[in-house]
Amino acid sequence: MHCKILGLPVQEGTGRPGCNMGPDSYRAAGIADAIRELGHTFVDLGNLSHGPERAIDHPNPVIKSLPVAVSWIEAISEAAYQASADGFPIFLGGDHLLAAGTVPGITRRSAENGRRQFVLWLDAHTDFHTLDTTTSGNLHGTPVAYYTGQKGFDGYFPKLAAVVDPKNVCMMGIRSVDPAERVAIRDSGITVYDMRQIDEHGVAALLRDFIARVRAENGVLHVSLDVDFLDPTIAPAVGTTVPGGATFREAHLIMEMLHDSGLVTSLDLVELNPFLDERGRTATVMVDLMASLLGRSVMDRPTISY
Ligand code: 6HN
Ligand code: MN
Ligand code: MN
Ligand code: MN
Repeated sequence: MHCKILGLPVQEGTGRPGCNMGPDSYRAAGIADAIRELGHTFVDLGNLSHGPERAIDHPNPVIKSLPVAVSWIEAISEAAYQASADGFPIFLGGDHLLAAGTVPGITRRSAENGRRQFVLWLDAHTDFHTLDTTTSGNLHGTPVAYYTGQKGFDGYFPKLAAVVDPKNVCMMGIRSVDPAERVAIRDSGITVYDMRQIDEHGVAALLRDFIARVRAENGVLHVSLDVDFLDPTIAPAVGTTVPGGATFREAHLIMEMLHDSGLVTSLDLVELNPFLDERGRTATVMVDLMASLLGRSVMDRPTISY
């Protein structure tokens, strides 16, 4: 595979600084060697910048940094569209607002190729606020509502070239949902596997079902991995830690099964805040998870297709 990393140093979607250092932290953690050791070719496309900001105002007074958020989304969606022309793009965040650019960009590409876009959203949070419902004003809480075409973004966020069908979105690891998100997601068609379902069934059974659906529809799969999907004891470097997250092995098993599926075509690594890390261990865990997705395995295995 030809892997391309693109740094997206977005931090304006959160309430605190630090995520802008994420891309370089992954580089320091050895992301390039981890990719090359698996036999893939590799290119580092550097870090993206956002374009000029336009004055833009929304009636919801709590919203933070809307002008820069919009200019980030414009720049990222174009860059993601370009990067998805060939190879396997790996988008290094940066906070989760970046998915309001990466997902629309790659979905535009998939639509041109006549392929259905699926998204696996690995997160403690659903990120399903609209501009009207957010109570924190942190726009990293909005990308899923935006890229699935929910109302409330028109005239503010860029017009979408292609929308992801909510039925093609699967969330895992969910354990913090705001009241308005809970109501909105109920009828959205999105599949939500919360931590209780992971406890009851295990990640393998849940993921197998989703992978089977992607395959049945000849889809392509984007994975968006938020650091806070993981339990804070193994991944402390994130501003929005929530106890009771995925374990080290649950997360690796997901990545290993995704690799075996052969369906994943792009990846976001988001929300790493290196300022909050402990001797780089969160960056290292994230790089190792990426390596499992790209084919690292403990032992050789008979070919099993999930
Ligand atoms: N993330 N629902 C909370 C909010 O502020 O809207 C948390 C959002 C977290 C964002 O996971 O990328
Ligand atoms: Mn700036
Ligand atoms: Mn998130
Ligand atoms: Mn989160």
